[in-house]
Amino acid sequence: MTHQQLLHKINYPHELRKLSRQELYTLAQELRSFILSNVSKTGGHLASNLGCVELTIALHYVYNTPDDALVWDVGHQSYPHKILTGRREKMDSLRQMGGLSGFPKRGESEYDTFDVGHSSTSISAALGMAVANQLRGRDNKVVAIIGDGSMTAGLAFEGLNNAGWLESNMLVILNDNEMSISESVGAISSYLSQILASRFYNKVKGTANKALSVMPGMQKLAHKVEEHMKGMVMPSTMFEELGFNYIGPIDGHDLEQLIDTLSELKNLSGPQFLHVVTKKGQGYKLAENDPIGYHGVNKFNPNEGMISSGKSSALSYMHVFGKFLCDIAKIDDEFIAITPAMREGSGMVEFAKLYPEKFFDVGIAEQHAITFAGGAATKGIKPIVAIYSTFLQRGYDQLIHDVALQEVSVLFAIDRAGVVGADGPTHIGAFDLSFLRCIPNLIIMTPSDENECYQMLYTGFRINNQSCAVRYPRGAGIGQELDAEFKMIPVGKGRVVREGSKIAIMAFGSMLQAAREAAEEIDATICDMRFVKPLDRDLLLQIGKTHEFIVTIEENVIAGGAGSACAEALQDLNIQRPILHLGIPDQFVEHGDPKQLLSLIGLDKDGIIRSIRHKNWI
Ligand SMILES: Cc1ncc(C[n+]2csc(CCOP(=O)(O)OP(=O)(O)O)c2C)c(N)n1
Repeated sequence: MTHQQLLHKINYPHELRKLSRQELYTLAQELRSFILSNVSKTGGHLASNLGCVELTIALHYVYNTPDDALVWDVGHQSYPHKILTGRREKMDSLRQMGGLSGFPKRGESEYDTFDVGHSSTSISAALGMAVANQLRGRDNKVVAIIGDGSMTAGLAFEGLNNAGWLESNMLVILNDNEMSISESVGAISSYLSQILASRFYNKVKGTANKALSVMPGMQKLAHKVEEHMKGMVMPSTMFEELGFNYIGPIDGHDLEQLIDTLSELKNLSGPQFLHVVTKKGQGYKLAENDPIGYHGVNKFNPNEGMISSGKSSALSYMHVFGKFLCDIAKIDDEFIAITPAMREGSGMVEFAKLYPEKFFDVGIAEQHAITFAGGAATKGIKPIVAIYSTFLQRGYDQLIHDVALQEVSVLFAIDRAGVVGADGPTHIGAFDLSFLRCIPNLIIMTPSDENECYQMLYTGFRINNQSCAVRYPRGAGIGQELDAEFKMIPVGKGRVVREGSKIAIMAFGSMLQAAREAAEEIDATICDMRFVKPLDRDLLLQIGKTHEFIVTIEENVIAGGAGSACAEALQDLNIQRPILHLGIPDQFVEHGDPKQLLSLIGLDKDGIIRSIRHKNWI
């Protein structure tokens, strides 16, 4: 058969269901090579998608999608699903502006049952669907597919707890590849490995069943013996104790076994749990051998693999954070650094290697990460929590209740603040300034370049009577070199960067550069505000008295953000000036190139000037 000939005939699952089992194997091969070739051109998640090709085919083969619902956890492994559900020809637009999302999206396809991007939501969402189906008298099936990494989150267990109790008809598939982005961590992960270690039993069982099926009458007896043996040989799994019928582990690349098992499970009532073992990167040796490197990729040549460009471009903010950690470890011993499963993305690989006793990957467990930090802080250790803005949303109550209210000192290094690009609305760090600035006992800093970030992290580290948040954007900075030495930044003080005439722009963090370019063109004063809290009221007073118009700009939603803080302060200071707030508008920002997205929402030089002109101030 020529190149992907079969795949090109399958546009929807009902066509897939007509294939013979032999053809399904060919389809799996073609699908895998299509994914590799496509992702090498668009960039995106690779290893997880290669790992669930057979599982996706089997699910669409056995279940009557879209009437039956597949609920993907995180959704970074949904490319095979997208390709088989009417979107193959659009895959070249993946993660690009106006193109397909990198995650399931209900607005994109009726086969996408739940918008996703954050992990560990699938069991709860699927249970909600199962209960709704039941209430409406529908017999449609619901399947949640969750990875072992995502299984480390509390939310997943909240879902299991409720599902086992409600006894609703649903299937949870644990897609176990023993990896999160980095290695899966924690006791649950070791527990799953223990289950895998007893696979011998199941292999024997599979072979025995096949043999017995040709001898009528023997199967029932064998089943009884098997049940007895199971009780003797294997203790029941935690999932059984929680009320699920546990099946597995089975080989997630064995299409035959997957289809047979799913076909049986489909007709069982009550909560079912299928443990499937897969390999991240399956079928592409380079990804199999380096699943961490191939978790998410930029464009590359699949024949050569990923090659580091070797270009020494500007240091990215995550690397500034990584360097800060290693540098602080040389002079201070009384701290720990915590990540909820984002060692690579947070720039902590080197630190973790050099200081393993200080490094804590707590799994995909943002809530726990923050409360854990709060606890450590009560005993005089300084916790540094590295967390993406979007994932900090998960730990909001913990931040208020377990850190701020305790009056302890934790440093939050908040990465990916602002527009993030290809990952889209599930990952945008648009809200942190708004939801942080209303919390007492918290200092909030917004660095405008790499060195400011480095020194603010140091400043936050040294402050001992309060918690501090330093929020910085994704990607490279402006190329500002780091000072050789740490220096404290005066808390609550901004700085005037340029003196202009009647308009003053109060810029926060990453927006300083664009604001600066605009200011040059319209002769505006520009201030690097540095702190959202405490706000530099003296500077605001001085600017308010000497300028006619005030503009605030931030890479955060306008609603309740740093600009609102300025307006509140000016009001309080009895300064009445027209104010223009620039920031992220009251809508979710779609996926695409970050520069283009910023331009689309008016957060570049031209956009700033356009907005000011619109006010008739120039
Ligand atoms: C709440 C949340 N925290 C962190 C992430 C970042 N993240 C994306 S995929 C992933 C690993 C998921 O591991 P697993 O579920 O085992 O899937 P695999 O990548 O191994 O296929 C992580 C940590 C996320 N999407 N959501």
